[in-house]
Amino acid sequence: MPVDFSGTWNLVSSDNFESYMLALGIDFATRKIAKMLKPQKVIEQEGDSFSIQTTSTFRSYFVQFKIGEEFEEDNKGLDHRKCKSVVTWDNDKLVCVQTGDKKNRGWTHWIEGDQLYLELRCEDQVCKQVYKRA
Ligand code: ECB
Repeated sequence: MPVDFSGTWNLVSSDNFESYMLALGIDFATRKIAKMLKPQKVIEQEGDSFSIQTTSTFRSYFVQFKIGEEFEEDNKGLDHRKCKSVVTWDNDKLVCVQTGDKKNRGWTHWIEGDQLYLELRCEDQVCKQVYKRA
């Protein structure tokens, strides 16, 4: 059985998020609020089609994509920088490359046990988050 990311996931830990936000140029006041949040992700996966809704009490963000198909991302409510994104499989990991003004931008998702992992990358910073099934 291939991996299925579908479900509702709650943040349990976030490492280096502040430095990741700094690399994205997020202002001080926004960073102070954002680092207190406990976002929830709702992922829908049907074959190679995905939607990922990340919600919090402050901002929310929605993205949908098909594996291997480049799409334009607006990062609305985040850093607002447009980028060209593409998500591919690396074995059972979902790897997104976000090409734009920021070097080395992207993320990787994978599942281990009942936990969802997310690595967010921007320039020389890596934020590691862990989510548990709701
Ligand atoms: C949307 C909840 C977090 C809101 C944080 C608010 C302000 C901070 C502004 C910018 C920081 C950059 C990113 C925020 C971190 C997470 C949002 C979505 C990260 C992401 O790209 O998730 C992917 C993979 O699950 C799908 O969009």
